Amino acid sequence: MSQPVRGRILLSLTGQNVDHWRSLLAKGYEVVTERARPNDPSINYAVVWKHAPGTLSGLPNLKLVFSIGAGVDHIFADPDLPDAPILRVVAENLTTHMVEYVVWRVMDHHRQGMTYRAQQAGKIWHEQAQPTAAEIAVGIMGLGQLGQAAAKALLSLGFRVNGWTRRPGNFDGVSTYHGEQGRKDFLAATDILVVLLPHTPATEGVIDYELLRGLRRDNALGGAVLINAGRGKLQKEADILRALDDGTLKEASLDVFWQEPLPQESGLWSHPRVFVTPHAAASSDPEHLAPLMLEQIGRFERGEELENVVDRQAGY
Ligand code: NDP
Ligand code: OXD
Repeated sequence: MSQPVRGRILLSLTGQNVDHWRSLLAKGYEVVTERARPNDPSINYAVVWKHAPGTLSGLPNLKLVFSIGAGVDHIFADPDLPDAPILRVVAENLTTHMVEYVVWRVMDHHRQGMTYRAQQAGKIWHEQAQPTAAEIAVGIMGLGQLGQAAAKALLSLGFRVNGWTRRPGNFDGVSTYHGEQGRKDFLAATDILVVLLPHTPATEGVIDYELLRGLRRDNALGGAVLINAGRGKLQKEADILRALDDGTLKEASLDVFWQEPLPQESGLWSHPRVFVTPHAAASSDPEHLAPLMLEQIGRFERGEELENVVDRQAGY
């Protein structure tokens, strides 16, 4: 027996499997991909990823807007947003994927994967000096849901961990720094920089040459390393290339880029000390995320407090 329709969800997803999302969300809700008319009163909820600006405006009964990702910069890119609460993804499945990515990239740089891959290509048998994790400090910019989980995993491997946040915070085993004041000290104590910040007006372009110059280069790894899995618009890519070429930076792993897909002509593709992945660190899995969205809709309909609501003022 089919369930009675309780409301209508507008699905506006770019580059995603819309039919799969539709089938997962259509549990008591009618899911549409377009409004019936400009001020369609039947739409109650919206589930979006990189929607076209204006898609959400003028809907008189829109109650909640869901991002299918942890980041919401794609929503704030729309200058014509309604007042409805915006909810983002916080999910164990996504967090696990990000922790795996961070541990993978930190361990690969730590165990000198780039050097050994180059040696293998040249059939060179030469053992490199290997520091232990305890000799290396990993600094995480952004100690939110993902940054905290990554910090925990790195601590369990024996790394020293620093964290940088907007507001002061305390996290077990992590040396914390915050704000502009704390950033310099944070960088000076960091050998491997992991970026897990959201893209907001305050963080755009934060990874520039000056920031990279602030990292500790005289370290057991023989240089500073950058890993960015936050957002591409946090980084100035020409500055990263400059820093790699003049020795400011030893190596980089980049999952996100200013323009995605990364343009063919980008020097990052072929740089021997850059590891590129196609925004694949922690993809949103509809099977895990759709039930969480339906749960929040249920909370809303029962008048309960919503979870994972975005702070519009802060932009994340
Ligand atoms: P959270 O909102 O939980 O955490 C954000 C963290 O960034 C907080 O610690 C926050 O500080 C800090 N922060 C924000 N603005 C500033 C600032 N101006 N100065 C210093 N610190 C700042 O986000 P998540 O951990 O869930 O996700 C982080 C980002 O990861 C997402 O926004 C998204 O862009 C990216 N992401 C990338 C994926 C990928 O596949 N590459 C997958 C999923 C997410 P405070 O603690 O003080 O609030
Ligand atoms: C996200 C992402 O924000 O996949 O979740 O980038």
